[in-house]
Amino acid sequence: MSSIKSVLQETRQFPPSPEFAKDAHISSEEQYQQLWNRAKDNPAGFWGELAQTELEWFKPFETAMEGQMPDTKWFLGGKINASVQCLDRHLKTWRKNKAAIIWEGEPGDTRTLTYQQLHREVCKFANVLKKLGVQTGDRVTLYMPMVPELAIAMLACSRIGATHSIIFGGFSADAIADRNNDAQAKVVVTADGGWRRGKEVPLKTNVDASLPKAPSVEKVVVVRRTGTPVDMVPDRDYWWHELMEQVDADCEPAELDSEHPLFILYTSGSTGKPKGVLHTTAGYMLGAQMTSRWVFDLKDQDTYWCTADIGWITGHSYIVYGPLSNGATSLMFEGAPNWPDEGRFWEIIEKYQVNIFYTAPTAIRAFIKWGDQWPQKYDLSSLRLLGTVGEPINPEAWMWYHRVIGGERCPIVDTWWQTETGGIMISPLPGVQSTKPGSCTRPLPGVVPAIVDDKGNPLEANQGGLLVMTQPWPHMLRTLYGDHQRFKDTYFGKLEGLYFAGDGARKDEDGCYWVMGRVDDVLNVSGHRLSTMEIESALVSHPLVAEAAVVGFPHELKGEGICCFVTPKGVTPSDQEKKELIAHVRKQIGALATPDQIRFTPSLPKTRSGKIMRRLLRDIAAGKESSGDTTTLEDYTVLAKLREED
Ligand code: 6R9
Repeated sequence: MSSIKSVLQETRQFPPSPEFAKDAHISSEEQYQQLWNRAKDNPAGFWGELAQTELEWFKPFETAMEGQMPDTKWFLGGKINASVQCLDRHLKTWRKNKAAIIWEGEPGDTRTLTYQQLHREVCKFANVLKKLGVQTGDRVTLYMPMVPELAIAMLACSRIGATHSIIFGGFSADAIADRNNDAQAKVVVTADGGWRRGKEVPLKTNVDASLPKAPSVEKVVVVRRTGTPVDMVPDRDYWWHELMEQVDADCEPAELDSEHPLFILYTSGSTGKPKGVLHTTAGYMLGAQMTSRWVFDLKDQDTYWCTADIGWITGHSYIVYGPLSNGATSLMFEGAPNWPDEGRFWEIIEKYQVNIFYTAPTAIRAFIKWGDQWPQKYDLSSLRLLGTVGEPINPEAWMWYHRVIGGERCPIVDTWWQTETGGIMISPLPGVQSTKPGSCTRPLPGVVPAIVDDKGNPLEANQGGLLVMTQPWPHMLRTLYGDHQRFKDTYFGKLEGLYFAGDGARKDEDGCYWVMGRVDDVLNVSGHRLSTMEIESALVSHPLVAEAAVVGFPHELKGEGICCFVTPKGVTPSDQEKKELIAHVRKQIGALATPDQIRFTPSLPKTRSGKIMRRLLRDIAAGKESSGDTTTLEDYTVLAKLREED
């Protein structure tokens, strides 16, 4: 394991401007060091103090932290409610009539909900849920488009202590049934449909198809979004707007234990069965709130936009719970970046004067492919901070983001974290840290990572190894729903006493982390371990290349060969240009990284959350028919096309 090689050569550094640092929540290296050291030496003291001052309690907790990983409990004895943390607290302040959510639908319709208005809707829907028989501890599935009702439903669940399980709108009926069965969900909230690039996603129809296979579901609530007629089964299906007329707007929040389950979010594991990551109330809320403030430097005057879908953890923590607990204005957008044209995101930034923008590297690579003319048409001067999440960002994509979107003025926070970690773990603090293209830099206060070999021994600076956490943190997952043994095996079974994230990384001499990707994406070529991401970075730094995905395939001599799937910027390159690309990679990294195959493709197969489906590409590279689960494929035609070219 100690031979995981990191060959990315990147030395550029961008310090924060003095003006940015001056006003930032954490604004100096000394302050960061002090917080970080305090949290490392005394996690219970550090987090306990924050929980006391930053969370609103019905009843104060007795102990801040109890037990070691994997079974650490936080803030035991306390009584709390997440919806109070996001809403009621602000109603006592001038923020009562501040915009909590500014929403834009794909067709261009808009809605703004102030904290007061959002509170009212949440209380009403909480009463609706109660009326449908939902009790504290029940599970409620939300399978919805990106409309305000989704945030309302989440907060309504949390108000009465029901555990929400959000299923991303791109999942199929079978996937819904699996998740409903696993969670034994009692109610499903959905919509007639949602808009996606001008087409309608038939959400209700998918729910209907899932129900015969998911007998735990008793009631279905349907938001009218697209207006398309749907089947409504009497005594099972109800319209949201009709139910909302029958309830009042007062709903006392449930006084819940700190460790009360707030939500389940399913994520794919290495085996077929999805994992129901469970987060609990107080610890998760503290993490979402503090990390939002530290990393995005949220200020009251900011308009903040995270482009994720709420169906993923990024949307849970950084569209809803984190920004709202801080009293921020969170923009929510239903549509795609290239509908009706490739300027949509930039138009929204100009229209709402967005100050903080958080998106994914895969989106940035698409922007690069579409061309600078799109962002250049709009005024992006309101932006003051940019963020990325979801995968390692190639230094060249980082530089483009910095230059074309950030106007060389905005710090970029490259945030490393996972569904399981609940909130951001490793990221620049924008007022403190010199950023480095491709590095998520240093751990936040309260996060103590390490790079270890496969026996758990710490490695030296710049040696690639496994990324682990050595100390518990309040917002970590508590279990995999219904399978505590699998939780222990997956995250703590490999290395005694350490949380194993599944990623490979190295730490440089400044203490900055460079995540190389999932360890299963690390190639072993003639005994050399290489990160696929580094080869991808080399490819993407060539002017012909828009996007690249690199996978290994069985190779007679080398053990593993390198296969590169490349999306060119223009027309398919010639054989000569193909050779040039191979030479370019050799030049950038070295002969050990010479690609064995380059395959051009108009686009890459991705999950609906935008992650490249490397497992599928590995099967294609190996000439195998894929046997795995493809329910999350964004575009089946891409896969079909790649297979044809085999
Ligand atoms: C938040 C989220 C988690 C996996 C994680 C890692 C990759 C996320 C990253 C990153 C490099 C970053 N990842 N952020 N890799 N740099 N800034 O994406 O959660 O969907 O659970 O994915 O994503 O491989 O292990 P999730």
